[in-house]
Amino acid sequence: MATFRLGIVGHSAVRFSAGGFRLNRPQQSNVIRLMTTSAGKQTSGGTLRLALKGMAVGALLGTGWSGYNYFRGEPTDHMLHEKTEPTYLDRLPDVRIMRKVVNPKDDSGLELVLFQFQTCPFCCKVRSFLDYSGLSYSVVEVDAVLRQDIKWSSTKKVPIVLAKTRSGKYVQLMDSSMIVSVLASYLKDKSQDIGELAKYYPSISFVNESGRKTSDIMNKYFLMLQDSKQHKANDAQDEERKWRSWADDHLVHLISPNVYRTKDEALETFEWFSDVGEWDVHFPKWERDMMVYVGAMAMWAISKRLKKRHQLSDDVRSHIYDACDKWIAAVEKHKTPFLGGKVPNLADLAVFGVLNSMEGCQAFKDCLENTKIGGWFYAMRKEVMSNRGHVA
Ligand SMILES: N[C@@H](CCC(=O)N[C@@H](CS)C(=O)NCC(=O)O)C(=O)O
Repeated sequence: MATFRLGIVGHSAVRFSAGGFRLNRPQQSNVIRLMTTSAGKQTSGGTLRLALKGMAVGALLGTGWSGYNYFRGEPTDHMLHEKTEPTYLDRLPDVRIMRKVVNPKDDSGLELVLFQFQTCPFCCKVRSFLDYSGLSYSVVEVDAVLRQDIKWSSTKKVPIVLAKTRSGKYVQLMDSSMIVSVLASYLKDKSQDIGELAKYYPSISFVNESGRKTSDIMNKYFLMLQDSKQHKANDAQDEERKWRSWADDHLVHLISPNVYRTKDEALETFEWFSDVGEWDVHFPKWERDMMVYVGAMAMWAISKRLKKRHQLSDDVRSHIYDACDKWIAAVEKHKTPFLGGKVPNLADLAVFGVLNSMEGCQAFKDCLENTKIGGWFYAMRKEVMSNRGHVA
């Protein structure tokens, strides 16, 4: 039986089959929480290799311990943690590069290809980071239905970044927060090989509370820094991690129920996706129309289930307004334009990226009218866009 997976905006994928559609469970927020609180707080010292190994081992031990506590009382044979290191490709897969963002000032030495859906919040998060960091990169817009351009990959999710390593191979970076942490670590010390850095972010499998085997990257909110001078003060680091994780575990789950709240809003949202993703340029008309109409109706239906899963009331707007208020209150506490101070940090970029994914939707317009998010959001947009290269 043919099964098509329609991955649209992050929080879920829709699977069409003769039996109807069903949701892929998103990552389990509990588990993410235990990971982010457990990963090591080691600082650097000694050689790079030793420092990085120390951090990775610390993160694994910390996570193992938290995992033990988390699963205590559950059958212990479910606690097996399998570690998967990143995949390396000898050459770039044969894919259609749809555009390049070229920044002549980029002296990072990086060669990056981003596989994405234009309006997926996780992809928007990665792009915000790449653009703010002034990096050049190529973009492959993945067909959300057939996903031919990521057939070469073991993951069916985007974003994926392929980064050229010193050996000439390409390392596959998966998971938006891991991608940001690997690249941010590299940018702080460009003497490191991106291929080696990626090894410190292995994916660990575990069985979640529903008994389903899943995996996650333990230390994805941690930067691997050799020089202890590069570490921010502990409080600032903790706060940055806390809000990065909040963007992934909480904020992102508010997007679908809001942007697909009614059939009309769902359709309007998908028309906007089509415009910004240039679906009419990249895909045949039948495929674009299918993505818009089928996608909108499916996501409208699914968003109701997501609302239940994330225990949101029918007044879904109130939840996103609360989230915007909470974020702005955290920023305002600093009495600076951004959570990071005068310049954005990775949490600013993460929250901006997630909100940016719904910029063309009624839900975002309502947030602008009913919360104070606008001032910060447009200041962020200016920062990101002014560092961004040009589209070639
Ligand atoms: N934790 C991942 C989540 C990525 C994710 O869920 N991506 C969505 C698109 S926005 C996807 O590809 N879904 C398809 C699927 O789950 O099959 C990340 O941060 O990158």
